[in-house]
Amino acid sequence: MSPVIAQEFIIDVANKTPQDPFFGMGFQQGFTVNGIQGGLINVKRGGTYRFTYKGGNPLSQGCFHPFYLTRSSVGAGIEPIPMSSTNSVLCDGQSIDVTFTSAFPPMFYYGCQVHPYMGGPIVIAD
Ligand SMILES: [Cu+2]
Repeated sequence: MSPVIAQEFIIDVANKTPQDPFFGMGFQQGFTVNGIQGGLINVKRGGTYRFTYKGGNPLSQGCFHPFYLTRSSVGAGIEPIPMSSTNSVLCDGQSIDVTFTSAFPPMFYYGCQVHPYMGGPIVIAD
């Protein structure tokens, strides 16, 4: 899987295809990152990146698949990692700038707070 490298990550929801690393596991839909299903997000330690969450909802409202960061590949609310001092989840139409300080482990995941296996990995390069 080639990594997604960008300053802004647009997250949306789509029916999984075999491209998704969790195809056939958990919920039948998963997150896309800049159009890549379950994309591997690459960031640099200390860098600030914008996450914009569409939620698969054309009206950009609601929170059926709350987007969060987690130490668990499963997601589903397990082992959350705060995105900032004030925010730990994104609902449809929301954005946040996340700074990957030393508080973040070198590898973790993004996921849905409700459903299992909707997300993918994030790797921080030092
Ligand atoms: Cu969900």
